[in-house]
Amino acid sequence: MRLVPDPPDLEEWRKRLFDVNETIILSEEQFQTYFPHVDNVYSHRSTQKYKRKPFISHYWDCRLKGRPPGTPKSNDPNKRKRKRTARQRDLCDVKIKITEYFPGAGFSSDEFAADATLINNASGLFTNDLARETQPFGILTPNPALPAGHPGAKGERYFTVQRVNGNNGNGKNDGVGGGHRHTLEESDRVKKNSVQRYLMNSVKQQKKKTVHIKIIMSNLPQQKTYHTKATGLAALTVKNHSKDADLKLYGSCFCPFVQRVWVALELKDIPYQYIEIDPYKKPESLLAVNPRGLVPALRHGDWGCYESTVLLEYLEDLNTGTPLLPPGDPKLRAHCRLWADHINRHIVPNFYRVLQEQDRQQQISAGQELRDKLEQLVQAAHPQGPFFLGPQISFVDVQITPWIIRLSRVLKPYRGWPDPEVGSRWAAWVSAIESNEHVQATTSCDELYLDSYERYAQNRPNTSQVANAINSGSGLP
Ligand SMILES: N[C@@H](CCC(=O)N[C@@H](CS)C(=O)NCC(=O)O)C(=O)O
Repeated sequence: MRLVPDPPDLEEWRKRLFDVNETIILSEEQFQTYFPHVDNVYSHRSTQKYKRKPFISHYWDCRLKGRPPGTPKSNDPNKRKRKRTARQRDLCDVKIKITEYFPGAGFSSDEFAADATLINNASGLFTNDLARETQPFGILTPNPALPAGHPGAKGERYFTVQRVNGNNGNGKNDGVGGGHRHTLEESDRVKKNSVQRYLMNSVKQQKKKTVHIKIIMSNLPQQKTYHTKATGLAALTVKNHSKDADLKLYGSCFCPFVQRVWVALELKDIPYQYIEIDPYKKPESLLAVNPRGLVPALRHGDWGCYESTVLLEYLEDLNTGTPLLPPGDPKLRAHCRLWADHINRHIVPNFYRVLQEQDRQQQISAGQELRDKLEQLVQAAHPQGPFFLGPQISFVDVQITPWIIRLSRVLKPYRGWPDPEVGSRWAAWVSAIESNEHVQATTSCDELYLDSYERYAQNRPNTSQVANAINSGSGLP
């Protein structure tokens, strides 16, 4: 049966199939569509099959006829008892017969039609569906043709519904009234039809599912995501640099590449406007400056550029404020660039590897690699420091700063990254970076980093272009 909740002319069809005042002929589609809307009115009593006939009849009683309970009461005290109230018996006498005609039962192909018409005319029989049931089914006596427009005229399955009680229905003139002794509403009150039951069930299922999902969701620890607003001292700096300026830094509060440029701007005391951007949403203002859609991006008047290392060099070339590369010393400048390259090539990717790797053993080996690369950097630094070139913060320090900040705020909580060994050269460097006022001015509260990097630590799919590059083993964007 099909379950069509609201087919055309439903009320009219329900009334016809309730009253059954005359034989109703239905196509298979009509029967399957409309009968499930009245099957609550009737209850199936018996089926009659015929040996050599192309149809089958089903007898249904009005449900309000009532009948003795089918199963005797159980004495088992553990058996779940259905709540039911006995219905009064014999409230209605209506019986219907539904006859299902098999495909081809009344087929009227052209070659058949002529014969069939002859038979019809000759005998005067077979002019209605009742008569058709008495037609023996066999090769020698083909079934009569059905008139054009009849649901079975082209050989399709079709159905008839007839009332078989009462003077109008059973033809016995036995004084039994024809129609129901109650209204259709009363039948509906007693039982819902199949379509209604199906709809109610699916609503129930849906509710169950929703509740189930809600329970699952509420049991799941809330997933953290990246922040879109700086906190702590960084929030103050954002506020102080919110006014329009010729030089605009498009940045994101959690982004280490942005922090490089941000620290340099602060160090050099260059006037700038900070514009917070969600780089995963890639607004037009960002794409206009960086078609790759990554932060940091810098707009200077009507010119724009991106890539943190390139931007650091650009700020250097502006020759304003404190220089970060030693002026007039090409060899030392090259030395700084070489170690900045080491940071970009080895330290940054290994930081993400340790964080994204889910396998404990792989975490340990990536961690070892990161340690080695940091160690090489420390070896290349000024022996006393505390910074890379000595007492003053400079280019290489600015390049490594954001990852130093994130070793203790991200890699430590997520991967157990150890604090620097007390008294070591590394400890002195980390401490100098942490206490630098310009670094502090661009650093948010610890929670912002912890939350923002949970995506990396869980290696959630499509966390970022950087995360994808690490997972696929390709170079960082
Ligand atoms: N190589 C770039 C990397 C910049 C970068 O990956 N920024 C991240 C935020 S930390 C970004 O914009 N991600 C956006 C994305 O993955 O679609 C640089 O040094 O500036």
